[in-house]
Amino acid sequence: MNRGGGMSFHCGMPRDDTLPKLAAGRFSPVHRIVEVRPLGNGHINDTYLVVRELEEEPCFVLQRINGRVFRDPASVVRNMRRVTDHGRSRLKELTAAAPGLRFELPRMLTAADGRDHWIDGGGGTWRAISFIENSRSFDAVQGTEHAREIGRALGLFHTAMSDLPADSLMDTLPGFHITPKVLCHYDGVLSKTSVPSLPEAAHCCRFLSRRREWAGVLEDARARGRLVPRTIHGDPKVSNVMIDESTWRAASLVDLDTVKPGLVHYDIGDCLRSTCNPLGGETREWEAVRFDPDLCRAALEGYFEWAGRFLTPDDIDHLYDAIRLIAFELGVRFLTDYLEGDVYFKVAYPGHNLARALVQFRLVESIELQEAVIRKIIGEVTSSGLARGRSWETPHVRC
Ligand code: GN1
Ligand code: MG
Repeated sequence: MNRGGGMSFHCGMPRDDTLPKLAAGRFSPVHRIVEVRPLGNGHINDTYLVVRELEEEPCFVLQRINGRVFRDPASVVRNMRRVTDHGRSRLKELTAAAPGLRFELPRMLTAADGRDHWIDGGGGTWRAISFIENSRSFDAVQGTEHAREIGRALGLFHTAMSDLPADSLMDTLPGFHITPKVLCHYDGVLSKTSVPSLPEAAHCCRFLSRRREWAGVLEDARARGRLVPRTIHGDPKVSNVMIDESTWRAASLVDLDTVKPGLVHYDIGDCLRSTCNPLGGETREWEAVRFDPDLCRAALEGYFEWAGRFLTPDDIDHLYDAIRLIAFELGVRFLTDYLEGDVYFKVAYPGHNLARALVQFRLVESIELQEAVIRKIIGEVTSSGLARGRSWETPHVRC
């Protein structure tokens, strides 16, 4: 995976907001910009909400792509254009068949010169997308109906992408979610660094070592042809699902900078490691972290309302491993970044990446302890006919 060298990224907006304002103006040259403010808690890119003096669609989302992580930002933008154009039209067809369902992908905004991105004087790449009106997101799951909506959002996204060939997208992050490569990077870092003498750091390194033989499980299945790459989201965590503020149903899946060819298992594992952890990935109470099977059932039920239409029995056979693996992999990524000196993920305090690794590894432990229960849930959800779609008149999220 591409990593930056030596420099740390930190939370929050640059003190000087001149550049974001300038960039906002490139995507909205006519209407007066009232405000540009930081949006969300992304670990990689800088994201802003732009408010304009305009009756309709006053807000849009502006983002500077982190060029140390995404080495070819123009390809990121091209992928986003492909996915949003294809997804928006497919979702119109899919939602037309489900009365009352609102689910859309954001629309890309073009810059004043007609291009999908703008490059600032320092070489930073900016892009803008529409804001999903009357919706909000949450940093952590709020309950089972919220979990169901998150699963449904991913199921709808995968279904909409199921006829967009994976090779029509660029691989903008080579090695992303290829766990054996993530481990290689960890080994490289470890060979140049000594592990700080903290019991938590030693615990994480031991935890990792005991599971490394199994870490090729998805890539091995891909090499044997049992799993095939498709178009994936790359980061379908809780906070990337926008919830409609009046119906409390999923209205969109945002944060499309990681869309790329990959296994849907990465997405399903990523979605569940985030959705089934009620304390959220940023908690400092890592010892209290637990994978909640009821949330898992609800999220999978939501997912399979749609996604059952294209998944194969081989895909289903690898779901448990995916759930366990992506939490493990994210733990390895955080641990590596901690050892490397916080060069990849933004951090708010010293040891932040170690705290994040502890959370993910705790989640892995909880998943392992509940393996039989989780496999049973997967079996029940995938064989219960939910795959054929349910009524849209079910009660919904209490957020
Ligand atoms: C990063 O930037 P953000 O927060 O949307 C990361 C994801 C992780 C996530 C953990 C490109 O996403 O893979 O799951 O942090 N994105 C990249 O919260 O590495
Ligand atoms: Mg992301």
